[in-house]
Amino acid sequence: MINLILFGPPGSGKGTQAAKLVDKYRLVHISTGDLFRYEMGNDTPLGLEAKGYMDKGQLVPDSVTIGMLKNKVDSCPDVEGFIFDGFPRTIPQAEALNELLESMDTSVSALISLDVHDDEIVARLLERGKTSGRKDDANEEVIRKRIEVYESETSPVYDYYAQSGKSMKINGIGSLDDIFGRLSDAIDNL
Ligand code: B4P
Repeated sequence: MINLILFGPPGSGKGTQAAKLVDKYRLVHISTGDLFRYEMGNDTPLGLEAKGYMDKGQLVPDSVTIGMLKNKVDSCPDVEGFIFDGFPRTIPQAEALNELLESMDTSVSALISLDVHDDEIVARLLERGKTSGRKDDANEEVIRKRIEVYESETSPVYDYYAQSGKSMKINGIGSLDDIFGRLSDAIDNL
């Protein structure tokens, strides 16, 4: 199995590139952000809980996120691998993912981080906010909060996987095809 973690700050293009990568590598794409938005759209108890955090640019608690991720992975038997997009975002999430994959006799193949500077992130998300209806894209203060949360809670996950030589950085600035080419080269070299 190939199990990739697509990593990077909010708006770095994880979701955009994951959609292209699943076609090429036939992996199952799991986006915790999309799963939460689906639950929110259906007004489920999980969605209502997540909404309170997401709208403010905060992370949804690990206890909720890890359970949801496990359920999703369990619902996909006999696959060639996964692209985890937006998960793990904390060290406890990374530890839970390792345990889960170990129980399936597999492991994380690589963490690939899309490197994008803050001003570009803010510009991209404000642009998306004009049409997405996402409250977390609607104002700069919330976007800056998301970047701050990324720096403090999520970026240590890069170092966590770097300890076993699995983390790598890709330039996330450029055309969608250029970035896709860089990602494909990195995956083909694994
Ligand atoms: P996510 O849904 O994961 O989304 P994201 O970080 O906003 O975006 P992504 O990097 O996927 O960017 P995209 O491709 O869409 O998270 C949202 C929230 O959910 C979090 O803040 C948190 O509250 C919660 N959550 C999710 N997972 C969690 C977890 N594990 N634990 C706790 N909480 C969790 O690209 C963004 C925009 O840029 C798009 O408009 C795109 O068109 C544009 N773009 C992409 N590539 C571009 C390029 N090369 N040039 C120009 N524009 C580009």
